[in-house]
Amino acid sequence: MKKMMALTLMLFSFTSFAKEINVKVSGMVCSMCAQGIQKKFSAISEVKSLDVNLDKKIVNIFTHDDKDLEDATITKLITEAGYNVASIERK
Ligand SMILES: [Cu+2]
Repeated sequence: MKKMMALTLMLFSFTSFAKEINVKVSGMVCSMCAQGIQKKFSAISEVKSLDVNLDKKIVNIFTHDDKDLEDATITKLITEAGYNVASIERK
């Protein structure tokens, strides 16, 4: 019962957040880097689309309307792709 409650609260908090997440990533230098990150995030069902700005070193993640990605998930995916997260911002 307690577990159920925690899950409900978690789902509820996911729905109340924005749909655009701006992630500052260090270590990205070329379009291959961008592609690697694209590939990682395209496998995630919550992700609708992704923009990588190499000049600004920013990855813009757009999620499906009522979805959100946890910071921990984003950090994990970026790290797995071989880069580092400098900051995560939501709009
Ligand atoms: Cu590269």
